Amino acid sequence: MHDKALLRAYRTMRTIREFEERLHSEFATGDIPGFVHLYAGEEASATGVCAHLDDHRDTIASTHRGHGHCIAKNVDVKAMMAEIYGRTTGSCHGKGGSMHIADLSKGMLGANGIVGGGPPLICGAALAAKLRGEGGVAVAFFGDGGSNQGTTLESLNLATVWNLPAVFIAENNGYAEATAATWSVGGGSIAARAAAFGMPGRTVDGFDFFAVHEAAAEAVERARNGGGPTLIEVQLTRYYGHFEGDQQTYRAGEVQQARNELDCLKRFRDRVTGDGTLTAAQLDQIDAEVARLIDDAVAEAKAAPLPTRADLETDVYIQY
Ligand SMILES: Cc1ncc(C[n+]2csc(CCOP(=O)(O)OP(=O)(O)O)c2C)c(N)n1
Ligand SMILES: [Mg+2]
Repeated sequence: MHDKALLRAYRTMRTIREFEERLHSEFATGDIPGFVHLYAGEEASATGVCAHLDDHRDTIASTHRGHGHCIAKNVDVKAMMAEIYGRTTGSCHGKGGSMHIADLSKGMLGANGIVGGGPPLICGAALAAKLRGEGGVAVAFFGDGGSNQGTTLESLNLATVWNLPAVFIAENNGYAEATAATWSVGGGSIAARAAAFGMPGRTVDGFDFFAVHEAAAEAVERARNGGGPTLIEVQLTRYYGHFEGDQQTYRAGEVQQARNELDCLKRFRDRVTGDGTLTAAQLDQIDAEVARLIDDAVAEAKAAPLPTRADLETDVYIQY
């Protein structure tokens, strides 16, 4: 990868981390309405996949844990923060909140409160891309819990039957709420299910940006060139609870171990500074710029107006 692409990837991962760490502390103040599910720890997945996508041709569908996917697909960070605070300056004018951030201008079809809601959307988006004939690709992110939904399994089948330019990214963080994936995923491997639907499937280390980037490159290229869908199982850990407020009585110790030994940002930094590709100073500068951006995003969100009663009647019906 070129230095520019590496710096961009690091900035994206750092932005997601800072966004989520900051939301963790802000949520505790009680100023944020609704539910928030944090993506911290999983940054290499969204970043490694979306690095291959462009804004106009390519689309993604996300989950309830969607902030990282949105940031990696270039949705404006300040508009996202304002949306989470429920302000009119938000990406959906404050009407969606964390679980419904969408920006069609960036090919981000939406976070989604419905587990398994993304894969069917992606079949539609991939079919549209195929008919347009411009090489567009559609990517569905879903969790280990989402991988057991009928909607996901039907989508995997349809994607093969229609030979769609689709990529399915199963983010296996080990739990669906408090239910362990080792218990709930029949057969034990999400990636192995690909064979049943006649598509390539593989498992990658989700703490390793480069591993995700490489696996996604192959899948996206296959989709762009008419080779059909791929299923990739990305194995990772979420650093916070299922939602903010989760007491996490179902696990102990593993998060600290992941943070200390596996963290994707640390691993990225060690690798690119260790082989002399980038300097620590270049990365430190990005850290400082991102910290300022998130400070500004929070301050601007808090200062922005809330929707009024009159806003209740806008954005209800689409204008053709
Ligand atoms: C159709 C549906 N069923 C149940 C829920 C409640 N729910 C919200 S998140 C979640 C767990 C999802 O786990 P997973 O897909 O592994 O994603 P993760 O939270 O680990 O990112 C459940 C059961 C829901 N939102 N939608
Ligand atoms: Mg999960």
